[in-house]
Amino acid sequence: MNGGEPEPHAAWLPPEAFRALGARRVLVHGDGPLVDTVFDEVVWACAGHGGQAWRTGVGAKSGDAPATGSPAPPATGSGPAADDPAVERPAVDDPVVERPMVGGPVDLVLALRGTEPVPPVVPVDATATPVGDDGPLGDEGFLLVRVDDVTVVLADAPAGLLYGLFELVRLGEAAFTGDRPAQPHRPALRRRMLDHWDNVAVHPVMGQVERGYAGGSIFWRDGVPHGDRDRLRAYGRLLASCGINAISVNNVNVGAVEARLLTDRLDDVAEIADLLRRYGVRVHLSVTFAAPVVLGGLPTADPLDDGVRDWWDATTRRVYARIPDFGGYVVKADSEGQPGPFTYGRDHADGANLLADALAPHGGVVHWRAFVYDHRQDWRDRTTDRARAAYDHFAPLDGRFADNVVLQVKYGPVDFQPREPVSPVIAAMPATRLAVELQVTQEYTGQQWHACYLAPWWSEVLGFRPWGPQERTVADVLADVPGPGPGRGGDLVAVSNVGDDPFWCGHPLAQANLYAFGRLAWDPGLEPGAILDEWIDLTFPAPTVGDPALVRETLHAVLDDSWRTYERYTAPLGVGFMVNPAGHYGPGVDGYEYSRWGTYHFADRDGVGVDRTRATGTGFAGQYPPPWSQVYESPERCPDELLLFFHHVPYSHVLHSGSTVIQHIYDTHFAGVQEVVAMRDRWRGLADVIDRAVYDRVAERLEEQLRCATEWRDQINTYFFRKSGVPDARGRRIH
Ligand code: GCW
Repeated sequence: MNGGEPEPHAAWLPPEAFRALGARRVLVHGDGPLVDTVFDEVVWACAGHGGQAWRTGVGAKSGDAPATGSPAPPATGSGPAADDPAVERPAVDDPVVERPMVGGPVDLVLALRGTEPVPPVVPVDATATPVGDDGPLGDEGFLLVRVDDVTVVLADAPAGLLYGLFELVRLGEAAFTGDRPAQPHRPALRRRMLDHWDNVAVHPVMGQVERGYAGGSIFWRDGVPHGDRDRLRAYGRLLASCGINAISVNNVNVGAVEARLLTDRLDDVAEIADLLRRYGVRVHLSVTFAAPVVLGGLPTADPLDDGVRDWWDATTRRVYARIPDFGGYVVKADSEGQPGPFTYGRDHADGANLLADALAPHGGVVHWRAFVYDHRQDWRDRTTDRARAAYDHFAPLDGRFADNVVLQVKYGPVDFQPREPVSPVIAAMPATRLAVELQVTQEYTGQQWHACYLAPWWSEVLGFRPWGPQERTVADVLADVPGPGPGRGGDLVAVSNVGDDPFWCGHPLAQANLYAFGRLAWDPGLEPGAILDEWIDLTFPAPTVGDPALVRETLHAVLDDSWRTYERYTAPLGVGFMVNPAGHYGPGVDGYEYSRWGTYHFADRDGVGVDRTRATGTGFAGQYPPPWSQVYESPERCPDELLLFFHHVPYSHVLHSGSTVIQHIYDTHFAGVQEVVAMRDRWRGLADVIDRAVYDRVAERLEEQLRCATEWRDQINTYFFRKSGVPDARGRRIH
């Protein structure tokens, strides 16, 4: 039961998505808790769709009792619940199982390779290493093959079977037809992590979830654990199914109550870890750098103080005694008021290494955020540039970070804007392990009221080549693909968009962003459109909707270009930050212009944009290696979409597109609103075709998106018309 909460939407794992798998005769072979999870999933799927499940290879025993007619799905209707007393684990727990190994026909085998003997039903050909394969499957990889009418998933470690299972779910019937040559699957990135900015106690300004747009937190409510264990279990399952394997459970702005999760509230963290572990998700914690003072009663948190080191060592030992597979710490230090090593005259390598040393004996990592800048800037001061800050702080420290420090860098140099250049820090730290941080929560991209599919944007970021067209991409750097530049590998991290809203994300279509994040972290080369197809097939299985082709076309029409549509009706040409400062939703063209936050557009009667050149501006363009340092330096070569990020230009400046800056502003803002009208109209075509609750929620949000986009258009166009005095060449209405 789920404590009286409304049933959450099944997201991309409705029971129907398991039909192909659940209609088969399935053998699961291997031991260990994650294999139990796989088996529970199979049993549940078979119970729903008429298949049969067997289990072998458990400990010294081997059993083959079929598990047909197994129990109904658990209360959430969205997957098995192992510790739910209603779910028996058939046969595997029987003390003695005398029956022979499964020898009869099966359609699917999920087997751990090291567990002998391999069941005879696995075709011999299926165990051969594929030609041209380049190495072991690792902790999370799997081999998928189909020969002699048997589909086989082989893995060397239990997590591989879990990911293999969800690959089969994605494939549906296609997993059980024809032959399939052996294909290894491995995640490109070792850690695929979601950060929750969830507060334990409700923050007076930021609420239960900082920048959360999906109700409250699924972890915490008003100072205590939320208590909906079914919801957390279902969450773990959603995460695993798209490949996410790590999570942090509290905000990087760590308040007084949240700080105590590290010590006397550790049990609350352990409870989450216990639930997510069965889906291969490790729990991390955001900690305050001042913890030795605020929790330990020490007079200092100086990273070079012996007492401070001892405190972190002892505290971390206690964490691991309670949560043996604890992932590590996430730290926002010396940033936006959070404490850090600067207080003691130390630098960020000193600070990060202090925590890294405490975590190292236990195999943990510290994610140390590079989001460090002066948030008390004087707007009159044109020499300070917030975009420069992360590089200026961190590039000189390259080589000084311990092995288990992961420097977590926002994808852009400023702050999660819908358009920014890729952060130059990524190319500047060859001797440092990096994580690139994305924002799934739509703080600056419509707050889950606007449909804005972000995978195309993330794909651009991950595919960016910091050293030029022949060299490695950002994703290659994180995946540790050999080549010049950084060679340490890294993580992909994102700020979660999930809350206790029945649709998980407020906007049902925002679920696609969460799904796409996990998939891109697993394989950054996946096409955003193909990921969307996967998500559509799983979320709206053909037998459950009136007109599957129409559903697919409509979702593509609404989502494919939605990020660019959002860009068109908001801040132009990469200038960023024209959001309303009160909450970052809707337009506020000058909202940040005379503020302390370092985010200005400098529009005057002649032109707009920030001069970040070496020649005449802040010099930020020089933080890139060539060719980008030269491309960005030049207003002629700079890509249109970043022009105002790097240059202050007259309104009459002609873009590569052939349009002037001012006409581009007018045209894109009129076009953006037209596109939202089209999105809304397309959606209406699904009124009687999909689940009514989903339809209504999206329809309601598209109306709001249209209202808000119109406001953006009119404020931006009016603002620039009044500043420049240049009329719209097409004579449209500007106020
Ligand atoms: O974009 C800003 C947000 C802050 C956030 C900060 C950060 C958690 O407005 O709410 O604080 O980024 O990334 O630390």
